[in-house]
Amino acid sequence: TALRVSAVAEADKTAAINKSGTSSVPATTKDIENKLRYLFGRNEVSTPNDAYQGTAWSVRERLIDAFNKTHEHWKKEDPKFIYYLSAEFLMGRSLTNTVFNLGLQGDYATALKELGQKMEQVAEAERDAALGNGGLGRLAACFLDSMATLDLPGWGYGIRYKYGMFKQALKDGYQQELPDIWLTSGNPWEVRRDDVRHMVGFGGRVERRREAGGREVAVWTPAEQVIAQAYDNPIPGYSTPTTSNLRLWDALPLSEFDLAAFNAGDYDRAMLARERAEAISAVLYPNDSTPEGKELRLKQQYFFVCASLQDVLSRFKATHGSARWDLLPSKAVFQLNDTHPTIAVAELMRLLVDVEGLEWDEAWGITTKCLNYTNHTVMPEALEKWPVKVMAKMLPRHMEIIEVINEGWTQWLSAHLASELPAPEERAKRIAAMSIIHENPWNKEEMLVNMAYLAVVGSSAVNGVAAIHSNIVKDEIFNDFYKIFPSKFQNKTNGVTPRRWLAWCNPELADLITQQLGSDAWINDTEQLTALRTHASDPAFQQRWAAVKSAKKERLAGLIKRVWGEEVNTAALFDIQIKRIHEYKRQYLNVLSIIWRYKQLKRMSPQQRLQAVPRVCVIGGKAASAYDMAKRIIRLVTAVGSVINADPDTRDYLRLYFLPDYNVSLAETIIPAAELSQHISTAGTEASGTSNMKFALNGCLIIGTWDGANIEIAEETGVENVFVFGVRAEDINGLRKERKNFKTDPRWDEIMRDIEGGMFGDKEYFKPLVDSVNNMKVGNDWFLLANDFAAYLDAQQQVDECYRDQAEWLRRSIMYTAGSGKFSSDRTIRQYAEDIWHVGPCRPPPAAGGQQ
Ligand code: T68
Repeated sequence: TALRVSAVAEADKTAAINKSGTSSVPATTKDIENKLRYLFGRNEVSTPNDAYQGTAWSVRERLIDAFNKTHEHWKKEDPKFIYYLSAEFLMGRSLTNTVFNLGLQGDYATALKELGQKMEQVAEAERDAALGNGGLGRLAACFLDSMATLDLPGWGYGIRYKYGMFKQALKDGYQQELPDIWLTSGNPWEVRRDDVRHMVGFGGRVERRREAGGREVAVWTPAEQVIAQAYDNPIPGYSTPTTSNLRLWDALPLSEFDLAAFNAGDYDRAMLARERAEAISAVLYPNDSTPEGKELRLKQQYFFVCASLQDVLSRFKATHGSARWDLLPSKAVFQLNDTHPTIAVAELMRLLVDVEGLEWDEAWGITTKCLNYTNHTVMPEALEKWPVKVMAKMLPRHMEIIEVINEGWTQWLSAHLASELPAPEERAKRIAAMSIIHENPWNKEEMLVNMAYLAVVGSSAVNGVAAIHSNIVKDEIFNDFYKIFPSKFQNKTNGVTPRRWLAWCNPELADLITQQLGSDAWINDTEQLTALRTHASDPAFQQRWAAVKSAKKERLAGLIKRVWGEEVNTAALFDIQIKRIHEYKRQYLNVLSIIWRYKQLKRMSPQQRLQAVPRVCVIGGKAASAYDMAKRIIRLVTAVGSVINADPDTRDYLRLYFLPDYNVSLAETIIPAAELSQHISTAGTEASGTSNMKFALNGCLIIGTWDGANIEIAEETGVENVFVFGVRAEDINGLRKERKNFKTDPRWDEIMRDIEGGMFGDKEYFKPLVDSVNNMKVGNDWFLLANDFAAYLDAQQQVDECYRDQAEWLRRSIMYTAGSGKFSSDRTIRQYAEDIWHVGPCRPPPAAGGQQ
């Protein structure tokens, strides 16, 4: 099964000699041309985009063959299935990943060469599928790759947004949002399933009817119905015939349009139902970490959950009939990716009780066995709560069901707490604090449904995404629940797929590792990377390691040149911070330290400057459209950049660039080139972080706080190899209380005066930024930038010292890759499969004549 790791030159040699010894390249070339000819009416492959379309539609057929074989096998074997429910899947591009995962790179690289094209450029013609905001959505995508690679029967279920994450442009240094029109030239990676459609209802009323046997049933008559149309996106595993599926739902109107209204001349009304239906799957909400309290958002959530559950249940019935619902937990397990799909608790109850006629208690037993919930954030304002009024109007039957669940739950609690809290008032207080439905603390008139509590009560397992985060989940946010159900709570430290995030995005480094380890088996078993530790100090190996990094830095420098028109010194330290812009992630703190560095350089004599370590700083990330402070931070980055980059005294030593439209593909270019990456959230706020793992895998050193997965990365890499600074999570509350007495560093005060005084222009616009971290008496600087500032500057000093000693820097760089074995999503998925899902592999037989 040893598949080759990229390198076009390598691929050329072995190109496409199939098992019978004949080359399949001519057939592949022909196929690419034919696809272009008959699908697009073009006779010649003349641009990378032509080549992309021809190649993608050609690869698609191989993918669908693998997909069909896998699903035939799974249908026959009927194994227990994992359903990963997620409002977001941040897939990025598919061509390279598909070609490499299927082991077809030899064929296609050579065929494209014959057509006068380069695989790498052709791949760049593809638009990212950006159906997600950030970490949570990308995690879901990595999980699909790992599930398929591990032969685990499992599907993702989500929404086929017509417009994904907005495109970010800069206008005079300010963020501008443009729609992400990703589907216009078609999508070769999906298959519309005209035979898979489900009805989804909203609003209306609920009536009671008595059935023949005397049983009372609830009958929900929705006011509005839409069709959920399935699109399947095959997910190829690596080095296995398994190709699984991401099923995404598109919302369609029940009827094409209202002909009667049209005939009566009311064109607007004729189109209304269509518009209302299509709106549901039209746009991804661009917020990460804050819930969007809009009705349409709840509609999206229910839409995809309802369609997905009906889909699973109808397949279950087709195989097991409708009398054996007790078997459902042994055949299906659902993972709720954050609270966004939590309405599944009520929907599964509705389907089992109202539609299938089960008794409430039996249905509840099945529901709680089938569902599990992953939490991704500790920030209280980020936990989703829906007003009862909104829920009751849009989902009247679900609101009733949630009320009944909550009644049962609070009654059970009351009995359970009787001995621990004998005083009725005490007990009532605790029950109120754990109630799924509770008052809005800011508006006593309003009642809310706490979706996280619904998920905790309705699930078998609840997990956090890094060790420290899972502890906060247990000890703080769900502590009352943890005390009652300690075994429900687990940790599953995140991981990333080593295919996309090392092997395919950094083939040069992958080849070097493969040569050093003597095999490419590490791609499926990243623990083997630890063997690199013994070579970390070997000067010859270090030189080859450094050469790869240099090549990647050149590539990034080329990108900076294209965006900003400026050359950068590729011998400088490449210092990167890429992630969503958020106050808790503290890009602002990074900028402040860059300003300090600039001021120091300015004060030096030209001779002194010669001793300085040159740096190229890159910051990238999108701000949610309504997140004003985050947008100001972006403007500060661009404003500081334009001052620094234009200063002839310092421009050889320091640069700052904001790279617009950060997305998966940009990450694939930036991460391999990074030497230092910044993960500097206030301790206790970043649940895990996953880019930290990608950087580490690519031999990039980390400057970071004791937060999220940074901690585990430091443990694996050696804490002494990481630039750790700042306050610890357990001290945060105390420090917040002590704000009044906190004395800021004089360097901090100086920089604040500079920004306020207009050193970077836009004084008025930056004022709220300055204020947000000063005036601590009124509780500002919530994320404690001022507290960590001095320690951060010290840590940056250590970075410079270390970079001066290139042998030490390279040793550390190798130690990061060597220590990344734990952070493969294969490990994470194995743990979910064993501890939560109880699902085992089910591998289809190898394709006849295929490589696998
Ligand atoms: C991220 N969360 C965590 N949320 O911030 C990050 N939120 O620490 C963690 O590594 C990652 O999840 C994976 O576990 C998010 O990315 C969102 O994107 C989001 C989207 C909609 C609503 C709320």
